[in-house]
Amino acid sequence: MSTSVAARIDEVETFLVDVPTIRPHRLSMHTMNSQCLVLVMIRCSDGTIGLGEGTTIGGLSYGEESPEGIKLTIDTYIAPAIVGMDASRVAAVMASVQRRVKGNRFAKCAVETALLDALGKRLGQPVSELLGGRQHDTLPVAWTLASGDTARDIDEAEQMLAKRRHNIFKLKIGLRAWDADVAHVAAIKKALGDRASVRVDVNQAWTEPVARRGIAALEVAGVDLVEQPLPRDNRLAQARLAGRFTIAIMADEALHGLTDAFDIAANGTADVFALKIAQAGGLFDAAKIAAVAEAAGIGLYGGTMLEGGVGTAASAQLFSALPQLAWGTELFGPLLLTEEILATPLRYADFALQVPSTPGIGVELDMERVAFFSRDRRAARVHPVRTAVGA
Ligand code: MUC
Ligand code: MG
Repeated sequence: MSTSVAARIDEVETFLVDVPTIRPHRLSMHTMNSQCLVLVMIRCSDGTIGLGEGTTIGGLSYGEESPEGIKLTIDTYIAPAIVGMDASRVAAVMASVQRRVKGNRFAKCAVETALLDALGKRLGQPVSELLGGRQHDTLPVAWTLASGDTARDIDEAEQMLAKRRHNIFKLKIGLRAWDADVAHVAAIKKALGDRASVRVDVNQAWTEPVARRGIAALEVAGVDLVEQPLPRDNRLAQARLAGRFTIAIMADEALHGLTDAFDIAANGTADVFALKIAQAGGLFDAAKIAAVAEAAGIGLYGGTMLEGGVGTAASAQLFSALPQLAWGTELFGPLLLTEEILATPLRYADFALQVPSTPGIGVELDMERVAFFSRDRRAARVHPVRTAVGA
């Protein structure tokens, strides 16, 4: 076997980038006022630079990996192990990471994405072409209404419909009593009628008895989909709900990887998968989860961890290569942020995202803006002031 390598991994750099949200985004476990993007940049010996992202929601309140932990895992355990390896052998590099690092799916997703981006740039191909070939140039995109205020949510939805930006709305519930939540959802569905699909995400907040009452009422209100009504470990209870109601039940937090996908499919825990590249541990495993869904007759929804432009573009590359996404996608993450960090923003029009078609994941960072919002730089800017005041 030849030992000459066309492109080696030279350097792996990570950034925590804090960007405000356009309004408070209320989930059952956390209210977001800003998002911390975890970005990875991999420099290769042939001059290619790959970008990746492994962003989560609400520190440690949503999942077991925090932004700081994701950065630390990459800096301390993954980067030293992969520097010097053949950058084009993405699957082999990731298999070696898998042997050294257990769990930490978000960190692995960020690194795998950056390697795929660099490989695509090296070959002059979009990542979708490395994943079997693009089947869709645009992807339908849902918007999440999560201000917590019914009138404000209706107004927001009307604006989105008027702009032809979104006609699928996901409502975050689970923070209030179930009947108050159902009244909120029913009012929004009544206002929007057949002009929009309305879905809810409970983010694990209900118990089975509450879910029985809540879902029955949501069915009457005309809601199309209920996402993760029960805690992720209550699999049998959620299977009972999926069997009881005609409304579709979607697995999100319950779907952490390929083994979960197999288990959910085997036990009838959900009718739909929220497919997320970070929750899956990367694009390769997300594609395998999509195959499990196809084999089991489970519908797919292209999910998000509210990533910025890099993770959103990477997700779009994979989703565009899948045969079918029966429930569309929710790749709106960059639109929830006040600041753009891409050199050229992603394009949303006619209720859809246009999948980037330039090599790699198809986006570049505006490094001045990344530097401006990066946590290290901000700390460096604040520090001298503190010293001066203390002096
Ligand atoms: C989730 O649980 O689905 C995705 C969209 C959104 O508003 O929140 C996320 C997380
Ligand atoms: Mg969800």
